[in-house]
Amino acid sequence: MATKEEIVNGFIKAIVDGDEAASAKWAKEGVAANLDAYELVTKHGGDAMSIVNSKYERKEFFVPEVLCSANALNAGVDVLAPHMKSDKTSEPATVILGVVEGDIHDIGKNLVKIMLSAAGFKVVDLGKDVPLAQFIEKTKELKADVIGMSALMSTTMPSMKKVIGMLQDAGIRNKVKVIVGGGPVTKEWALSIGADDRPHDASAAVGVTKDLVAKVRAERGAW
Ligand code: B12
Repeated sequence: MATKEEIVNGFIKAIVDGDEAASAKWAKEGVAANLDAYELVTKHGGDAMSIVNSKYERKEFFVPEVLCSANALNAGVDVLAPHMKSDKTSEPATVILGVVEGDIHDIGKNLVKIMLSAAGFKVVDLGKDVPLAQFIEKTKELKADVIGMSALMSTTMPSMKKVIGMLQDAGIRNKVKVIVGGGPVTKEWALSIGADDRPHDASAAVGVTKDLVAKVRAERGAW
């Protein structure tokens, strides 16, 4: 059987090479060797995407290569997702997730979905490039407890602030908690736009969401 080092290096190389089959193969090896599935995706998959990003910045890679790498990471995520452990919540609650309008980077959002679903939350995934009004419509329709928004670009981050403003205008800001995330989103910025929190990664989103659900239910009562 391959060593942990071989598996991690093989997984990283497969992603950088944009090789979906190899990524899935190393992910399976990781499962067989009992490696932590979440760590393999977020830490080592994240390392691989940092290498891809450096190559993109040095103009060794262009968008098609980056896309192949993203697809290779996703092929590994498909294998590893069922093995990611998440603390179960006793409180079934509805979380709406989406990548804001203009932004199609959805790998991080998909990881958040995997972790929250594994924890027992009902996750309604609006997908990527989500028109802002949809966050408000779905929140009302589903009487959601938490909205999670993702943005990976400085140009799309301001949409998160707009959604929070739209919740205020609709008179429902106090009925739902808002978490935000994505590479450029800092905690300071999140709090400055009126979001409730910015969990630093998909795993941290579980505990934060649990706490916010308890809080919003105590403050708001029934919808
Ligand atoms: C992969 C990638 C792509 C892929 C996306 C494929 C896909 N299905 O997602 C493709 C090729 C499509 C792409 C396109 C573009 N990209 Co791009 N891309 C990347 C890259 C290399 C990796 C992103 C990634 O997946 N990271 C891995 C995941 C796991 O990390 P993550 O998303 O940050 O998520 C973690 C946390 O942030 C958090 N999280 C994320 N969302 C949420 C949400 C909530 C609620 C919570 C709690 C937590 C949370 O949890 C996750 C797990 O821990 C980044 C560089 C980088 N280092 O980020 C550039 C990057 C984001 N892209 C960039 C750019 C400029 C573009 C393009 C404009 C390029 C072009 N010229 O066309 C287009 C834009 C397309 C669009 N309209 O959105 C820039 C953005 C610059 C900026 N700051 O504004 C970056 C930073 C590259 C760069 N250095 O210039 N890209």
